[in-house]
Amino acid sequence: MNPLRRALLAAALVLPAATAFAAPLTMGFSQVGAESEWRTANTASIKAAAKEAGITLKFADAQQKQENQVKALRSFIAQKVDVIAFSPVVESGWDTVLKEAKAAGIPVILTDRAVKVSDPSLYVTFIGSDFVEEGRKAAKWLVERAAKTPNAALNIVELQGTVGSAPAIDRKKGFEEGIKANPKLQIIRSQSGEFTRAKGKEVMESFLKQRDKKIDVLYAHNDDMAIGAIQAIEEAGLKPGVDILIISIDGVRGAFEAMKAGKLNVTVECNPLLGPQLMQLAKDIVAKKPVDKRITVNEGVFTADTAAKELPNRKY
Ligand code: GYE
Repeated sequence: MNPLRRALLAAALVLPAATAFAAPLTMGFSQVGAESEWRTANTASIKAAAKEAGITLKFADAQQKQENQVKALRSFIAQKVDVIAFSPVVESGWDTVLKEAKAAGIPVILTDRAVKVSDPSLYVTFIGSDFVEEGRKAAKWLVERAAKTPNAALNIVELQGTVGSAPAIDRKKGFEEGIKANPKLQIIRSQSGEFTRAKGKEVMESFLKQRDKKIDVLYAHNDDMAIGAIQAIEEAGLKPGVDILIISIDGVRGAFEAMKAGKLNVTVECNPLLGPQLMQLAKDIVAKKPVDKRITVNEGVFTADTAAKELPNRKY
């Protein structure tokens, strides 16, 4: 065998073995909690994608508490993970811990929710939905619907997400911006239902008890709160989706079932299946490849009249 051929053969034998034995990349991931169907699907996507990508995942559930997330991030830093990813429960208060990660040379990826920091170099990239746009889409549906009864004033109640969280702040902002087009659309009450079914139901019950004004529309920042509120509306002897129009966000299976039953009018899609993109990003960042600072997700709007047809295609 000529020397060149021998050298090539040797390289072919050695190279794959060297790659196979390279230490797997380790990611520390701090999740918000398990507050909604969206979140459960998001966690499942991240865990499955890490396995698929051969990434060792250290997963911590913060139970909707920022202090738990800060603790988890500090423990990932102490363990010297290759990359940290997290979905910040609220927007503010991250500067100190993110500076610690930066000082340790560990890149940080924000997933799903954004942060407000003094220095944008404290994270490498943010992958997630455009929540303001989701709020605008929700408003657009209502403005179009209201145009069918031009002179009727519609009283809206709003169930906000977790106080101080990016989706609660932005979905409120986008919706308010969108309904300005029609002065007959007024938000008469607005309170947090913490993104959960139980709290959504409880707050809706209290809205319904205040009998000073008729409620025509419910805008819920996620499907779970809308589903909780649907129960409250039924228990109050009213027909959800008919007596009170209901708009929500996420597009989870439960929302499609509610739409199929005629109890929810519309859901704006927010895709939780971020796992595969997140793992690819982690690999690129560790390999020092350039990545975009902001990565958005493409999403649609689904109404009750197409729910039955769409339900079998839903992946979460
Ligand atoms: O809409 C809600 C969840 O941050 C986009 O958090 C996420 C939101 C989602 O609890 O259901």
